Order: sequence, then structure tokens, then C-alpha cells
Amino acid sequence: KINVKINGVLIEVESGTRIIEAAKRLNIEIPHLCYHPDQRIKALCRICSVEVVGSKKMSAACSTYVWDGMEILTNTKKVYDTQKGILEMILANHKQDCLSCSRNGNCELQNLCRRFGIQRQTLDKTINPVYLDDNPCIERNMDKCVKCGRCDKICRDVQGVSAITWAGRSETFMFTTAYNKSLMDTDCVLCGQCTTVCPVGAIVEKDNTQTVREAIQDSGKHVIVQVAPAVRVALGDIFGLEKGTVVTGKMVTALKQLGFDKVFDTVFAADVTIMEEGNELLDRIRNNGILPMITSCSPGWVNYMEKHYSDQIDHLSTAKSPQQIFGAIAKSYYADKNNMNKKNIVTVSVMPCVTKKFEAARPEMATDGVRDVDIVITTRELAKMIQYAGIDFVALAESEFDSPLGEGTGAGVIFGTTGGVTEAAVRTVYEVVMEDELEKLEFKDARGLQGIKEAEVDLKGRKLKIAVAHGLANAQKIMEQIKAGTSPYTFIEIMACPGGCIGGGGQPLNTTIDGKKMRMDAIYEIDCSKKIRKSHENPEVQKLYQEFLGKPLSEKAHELLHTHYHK
Ligand code: HC1
Repeated sequence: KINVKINGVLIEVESGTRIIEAAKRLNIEIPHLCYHPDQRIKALCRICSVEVVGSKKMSAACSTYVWDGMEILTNTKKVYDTQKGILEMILANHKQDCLSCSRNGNCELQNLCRRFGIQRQTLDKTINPVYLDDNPCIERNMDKCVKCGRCDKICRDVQGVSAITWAGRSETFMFTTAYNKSLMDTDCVLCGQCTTVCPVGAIVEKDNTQTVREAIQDSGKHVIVQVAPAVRVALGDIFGLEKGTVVTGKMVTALKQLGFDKVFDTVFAADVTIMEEGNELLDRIRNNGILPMITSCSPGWVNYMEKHYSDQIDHLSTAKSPQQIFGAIAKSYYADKNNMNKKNIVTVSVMPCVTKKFEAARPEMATDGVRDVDIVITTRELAKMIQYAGIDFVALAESEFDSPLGEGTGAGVIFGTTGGVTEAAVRTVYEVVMEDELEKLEFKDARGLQGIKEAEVDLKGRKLKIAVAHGLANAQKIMEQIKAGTSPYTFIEIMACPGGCIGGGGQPLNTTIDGKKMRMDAIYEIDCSKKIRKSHENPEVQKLYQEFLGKPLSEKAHELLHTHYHK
């Protein structure tokens, strides 16, 4: 432990602490833009400059470690003038259409301007070119980029993709794609992690909230919504609730107040995915199919496979993701049951993911020309819709999902976190093979935030070796093993986003690792609280098979619930 003084107040911290972290212990938030607690430090923006007594130079609080006896000043005139000067220079290069910017109200640059009392533009403005990307998920407005580099770090360090990187020098220095290509023409898999760390409106999700409102306002349409497992443990953050608060009931009430005709649960479809994917795995094991079989519910991961390992694509399970299974069931079984023309049903998804917009738009995700899923919005967009409608989210009473596509088990809920699909699959596959009850449902080896986890299940003498990976840099290690023919696994779960969907690209901004842990705990808490915790015991799923699909992997199931990938 070492002693430092900040603005005259003595504080004891561990050695290896940075000034910005030490100040935080005293509840002082030093202004910052490029700094992010989970990322490598680059000290690019310098807006965190502070004074260290005895030093003539200003020190970047994000990159300077404290030492014993250090005296730091964060509130002098020199500090104010320096930080404000830097802020004004950043502002001079930033397109200021704040009133119509999608980050209006939650922009870190806007917050800094308010904090520093900036009331007018004092430096000339340079307009940089704007690049609009032709994809359904992510929009880049490079004239708003503050050159903090958070997008580069997350794309490189966490995802191992480096689709966005830096280019140019001095005045032309910028973060962009190689040769300024559109994201679709690069290695980008549209995971949207860059949108979660961008401090301003330079990289944002494509907003589909108005399309949802128009569908709801169209009296000729029956608009139903499904909500992904990970949304219910994250949406509350945006309304000021503690991280990891479970808001399922309030969320359902809000969706009903927004005017959706029915509010259903993607967890129901996750249970169906387990029925299909679990049986596909058994089928591959019994009939010498391609192994290891890899999960395919994370669309960023599927994009990654198609772009980087298309020669290994047959390892992917052909089962559609729960989002798409829900859509396909809604436009067939649900439409038939309710005597509706499927063309009049609009299926909306609320997802923690921006890539789900791309998945829903894939040409193969339609039956007879009718799309499985019509519109996808993220957790952040749902929050915007709730705010627009003037709904006091925190004060809402709780309600239940509608039936018949609203019943989900604990197994389906845990899909929302890394390791969850594996645990859900084991709960079903074990009981199908062993014809016996699985006593201990918690599969601890698959849990936690380690990048790659390993587990083993004994199925009548055959050992099923399993790997679980999240974040594409980890996925790459798994794929290199498969490519080299040295993979020891039978089943592999891969999620593109760090933490799985709880850390998805459409989740509340700037979630730290601690925040993800709280969401993960909340997901397991929901699982524990459920009466039914195994997908094959979901009564609505059982009914779906009895009344409509026949059995897992039936011809009808194949036609509606399975897909193919692009090589
Ligand atoms: Fe996910 Fe999935 S868990 S992919 O992370 O398989 O997005 O939450 O909805 O489809 O169920 C996301 C979450 C989600 C699908 C499910």
C-alpha cells in the first residue's frame, strides 16, 4: 500500500493504481474520453491531464501510476484551462448536430461540455468526410469521431478482428477501416462491440424504433414481440436500477403499454433450439456426422465463420437461432392456431445484439417469401421507445408473458450468458441418452467469464468433451485447433460477444466486466427461480411438437427450424 494526496486529501491505495483510479476512490471523476476501465491504456485524448506537484508537465491521469508520497491536483486553474482547451479542440472537429444525434442525452462529449460550461464554439470547425455503411446493423458517422481509439481496441484486443483500425498521421489521423471500405467489405462481423464503447455518436446501431412504431400504429397488422434472455437483466441499467436487476415483469408491462398485441419470450424458442440442436448432436455422434459440432445461435459468430473459416462451416449446427426459430414458429404454428394470415403478422425482436438485425435480414431466414423476423431492435432502442412513450419504467407493475409462445424454462434463460447453451444442452441430452433424471442441474464447469472453458460429460461410457468460448479472439484459438485436426472436443459453444449475450453489442453502453458478472448472476438467479429448468420439459414446447412439428429433426422441423450457411 502507498499513500498519495489528491487535492490535499490523503488516501491509501495499492501500488500499480493509476491516478484516474485513485481519484475515483475519493469519488472524483477525472474527465476522460479514450480511457475505458476494461481496455488497454493509450492516453490518446489527454483530456484527463492533471497536475502532479513538483512536475512542470501535466500528467495523463489514465496512464500515470501513483507513487508513494505523490501529490495530485485535479482542480487548479491550470488543470481547468488545459482540459477545457483540449475539449474545445476536440469539439472543433466534431460535427455538432446534437439535437438530432442518436446519442443525444447519453453522449460522453456532451456531458463534458455541460460539465465545463462550454456554451459556444470557439475554434473553427473542420468537416471530415462521412462514411455511411450499407449494412443493417451499424452506422458510422466519422465526422463525430473524437479519435479516442476505443473501437480499435475492442475490435483488436477482444474480438481479434481489427476491422477498424487507425490510419493517417497528424491532422489526417483517424480510426476507420482499411482503405475506408464499407464494413461489409472488411473482416467486420457486425458484432457491434464498437458501438458499446464509442463515447459519442460516431459508431451507433442503426435505429429501427420508428419502423416498430409504424407497425404498431397500422391497425391491419398483428404485431407481436419476442424478448431475448439477456435483455431482462440489462434494461434496468438504463433506468438507473442497480446492474443485474431482473426486470422481466416491468419489461413485459412496458411492451404491452407500447401497444404490442402479444408479448412473447425468446426463451421459449431457446428451448426449441435445444430440442433441435441436442438431437442434431446425438444424430452426428451416432451416425459419424461432422464433429465437433459448434453452436450457431450467435450471429456475429456465424458471420465470423463465414468470413474466416468457411472451409470449416459444416461444423456449425444447422439449427436456426432462437430468434429465427421464434419467427418461423410465429408465422406458421401461431398463425394457424389463431386463424391469421401470416402476411399480416409482424414479428419484432428485442435483442441485446446488433448483429441480430443482419441475421433477421438474411435471405434464407424466410419461408415462402415471408420473413421469419421482420424488425429487430436492441435493448438500447427499447429503452428509447419506453422513454419516448413517457413510461415511468421503474414505477411499472409486473406482468406475465402471453401464451403460447411465452413459456420458457431456466435452461432457455441461461442461453443469455456464456456457457448457458452448453448447460441447457447437457440438461436435455443427458436425460435423452441416459433415460434417467439428471440430479445436479448446475453445470459449474461451463460457468464463469474465463475466455475458454472446458467440461466433460459421461454419456453411457462415452465421454463428451466440451469447450465454451466467448469473444472472437478466443473463438479463433478453438478454430485453429479444428483446422489443425487436433481439437479434442465433441461439442463447442461459441458466442461472439464477451460474456455472451449479457455483453452483447446492443446492450447498455460501457458495461464493465463487473457489470457483466452481475448480469450473469442475475441470469442464474432466474434459472433457479423457475419451476421448470429443462427445455424438454417445457409444456408449450411439448405441445408444439405434438400438435405441429412431430418430433425433433422431423421434415417439418427441418424445413422451418434449420438453415444453411455461406461458404
Ligand atoms: Fe442471445 Fe440467443 S442467447 S443469441 O445471446 O441464442 O442476441 O439474450 O436471444 O437467438 O435465446 C442474443 C440473448 C438470444 C438467440 C436466445
